[in-house]
Amino acid sequence: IHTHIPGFPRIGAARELKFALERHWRGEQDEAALEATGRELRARHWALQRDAGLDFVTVGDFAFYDQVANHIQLLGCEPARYGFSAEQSQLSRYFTMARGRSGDAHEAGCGCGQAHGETGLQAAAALEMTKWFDTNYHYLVPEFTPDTAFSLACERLFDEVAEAQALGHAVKAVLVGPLSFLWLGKARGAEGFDRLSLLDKLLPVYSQVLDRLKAQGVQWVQIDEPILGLDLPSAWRSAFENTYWQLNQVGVPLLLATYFSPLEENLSLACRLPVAGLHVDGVRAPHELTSIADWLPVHKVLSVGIVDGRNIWRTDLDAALAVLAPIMDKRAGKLWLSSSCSLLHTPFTLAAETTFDSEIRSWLAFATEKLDELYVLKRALQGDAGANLDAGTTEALAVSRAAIASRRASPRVHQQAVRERLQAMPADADQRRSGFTQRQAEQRARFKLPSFPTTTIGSFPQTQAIRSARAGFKRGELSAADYETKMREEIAYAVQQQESLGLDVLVHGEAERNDMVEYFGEQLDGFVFTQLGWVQSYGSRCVKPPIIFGDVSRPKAMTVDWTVHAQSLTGKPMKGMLTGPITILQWSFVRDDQPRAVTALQIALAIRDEVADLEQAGIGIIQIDEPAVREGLPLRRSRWDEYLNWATQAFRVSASAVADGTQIHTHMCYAEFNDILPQIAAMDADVITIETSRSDMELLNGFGQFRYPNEIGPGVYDIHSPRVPAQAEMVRLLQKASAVIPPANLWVNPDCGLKTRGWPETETALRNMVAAAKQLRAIY
Ligand code: THG
Ligand code: ZN
Repeated sequence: IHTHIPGFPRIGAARELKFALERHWRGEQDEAALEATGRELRARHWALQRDAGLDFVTVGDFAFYDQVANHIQLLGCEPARYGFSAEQSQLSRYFTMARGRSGDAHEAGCGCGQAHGETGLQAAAALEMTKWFDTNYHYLVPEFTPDTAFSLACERLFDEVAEAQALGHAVKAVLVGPLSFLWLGKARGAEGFDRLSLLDKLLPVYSQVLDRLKAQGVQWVQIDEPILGLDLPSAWRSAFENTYWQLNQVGVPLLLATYFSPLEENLSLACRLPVAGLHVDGVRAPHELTSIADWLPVHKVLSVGIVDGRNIWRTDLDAALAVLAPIMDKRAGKLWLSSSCSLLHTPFTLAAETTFDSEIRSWLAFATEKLDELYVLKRALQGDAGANLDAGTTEALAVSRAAIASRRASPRVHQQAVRERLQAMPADADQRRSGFTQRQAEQRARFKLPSFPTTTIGSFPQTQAIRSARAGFKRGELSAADYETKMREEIAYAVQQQESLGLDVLVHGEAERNDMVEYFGEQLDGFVFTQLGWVQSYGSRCVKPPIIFGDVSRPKAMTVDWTVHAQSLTGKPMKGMLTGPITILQWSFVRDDQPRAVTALQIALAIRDEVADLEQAGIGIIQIDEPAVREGLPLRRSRWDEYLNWATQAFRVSASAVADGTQIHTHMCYAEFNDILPQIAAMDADVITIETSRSDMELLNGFGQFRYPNEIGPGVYDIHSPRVPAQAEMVRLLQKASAVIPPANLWVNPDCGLKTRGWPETETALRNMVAAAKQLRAIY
């Protein structure tokens, strides 16, 4: 039995990589210093892997920005539009692709996590970013044209292999496979161009890469083809056989790795590909393990990803051994143990956490602890089903068993009241009292808003003053009372700005909030927070996902005081701002001891209470943000309906406790909506604001064709760029929108929250936006 992992977090235990990158980008540290940090981190992470008893260290999972972007340079396909010259260093070209070149490019860090960088207008806009399968990690999207050529163009991977070997490690190198690489990229320029047609040009370069790795004497090459877990067009499926036949000619042992999703109709294909081994995700697809163990030819290695790489729970080792023992019998000598996928998606180590009590801590395993679990599993399997276990393994199994039992039985996990409430939830708890038409009439009579009403998405600039007040408060340097006074002043400032700009529906600006999920999680029961549980989101940016460990409930109102304060400062309607249940679920580590749908409904009931309290306090318009609905979609289409049913139900449960005259808004960031429009309509929000300006309102066509019944605020300017849009530009976009959506149903707002912008540009942009709305009112 061998143990290995598909990949390890690279950001560093103390986010060393993040800080080194940002110093480099600010010009405070040169390339050599950055490279030194990279080397140090790799050495440290390999040592951890070896010390945990893994049989190989994984090389090639490190990246200064993103592992897919590394392949763009390895395979020599930097997009021609950058016009790179040979004298530019490889690393500077890499960061240009990642971050764009001019000051005008989109910025990272707006919080919506979407395709920053793509203006489509600038020669040096950054590569688009998009989510890596169904994770919260974003990769840089390779761009392909019919002219894209490939060549072995970067030594970085081979240097890293040599580095690991010099440190005395046995090496398994890792590559993104050629079919996944092409699939994950996008065709640019030529209409109807099929990127699969590039495969024949690409394969010889992969063969060269493998040749080099073989010459270096790596033990194995793990080649990731996670697209085998997707619904693939038949041309893509049938390309696998020939591709791997060619790559296998090189003669270096290939471990084909799949993860995140069951193989289903690709199962027999994956088993028969001419490679030396297959890695499968035993956490997401445990039901396929038996057939894989049967189908996979006996001379091949089967790597079972039995430790969850997507979550932070300690593995139930007894359950894992029960799964593994029969497979072990079938695959004598050819069974490997692994995490289900790269540990990139988990925080670095529990050792850094000092605030958990020992009970909750005992339930968890972060990346480093997962390495140890693999070792225990290996020893336990080798120890003849208990007959010859060494004392350490026996002890480790006992500790694990006790932790699993403690979590299962803990009164902190199970709240009878929450269970009962969910069980007693009336069947119509997810229905508003009346249909949209009736509600719309009442809301119009109540708010008397002009046509083309103006609003914003919720946040206003998080200035340095706001950030340092929050930091001071967290460090205990600013008293709670002083902090509250400061935040109330910031709210008053935002309200006054909106008043003088002439916006119709105001927001309080969210000065008091950090991350939109963290803020609510901190106030809900059933959540715990790490201190250093950072997970890379993109580039140097990380998130610290809350851990949902128990039944969720809301001990007290979370936003009412701030919102009521803001409302007291204006005669205009003040919109309450909440994060929706799906987004809270999606951006947290979720319990694995009950269906996600149940957790979603528990969160929905907590948000429902907040909505009711806001209404009770006189707030007539309430926005429940759901930017993560689209990314929560299962990777397999056959499972979409089930997800969308409970997800939209959870949203409606959170939104439906109110009177017809209370107006519910929702907001979603840039995404492909067209294939889920019926379900978005089924959320039944009175108003939805969406990101549309970057697609020049094209995104709205789907809503128009579908005859989306409720009101819509298509974003009229892109908040990811500091560029201030002119009034005429926004008028044009609104006219375009009016041709598709009944003008009486249109709202006027920016694309997304304004927290990453500065006040001066925000003021000018909003002034132009309000003027544009007035111009539209005169036309329609
Ligand atoms: N919150 C959470 N998850 C998310 C987003 C979010 N996932 C998708 C998307 N938005 C990701 N976008 C970002 C944008 C900015 C940052 C992280 C993810 C960011 N992080 C700070 C950093 O790394 O320096 C840390 C912030 C902090 O100190 O809390 O800027 O909005 N949950
Ligand atoms: Zn947004």
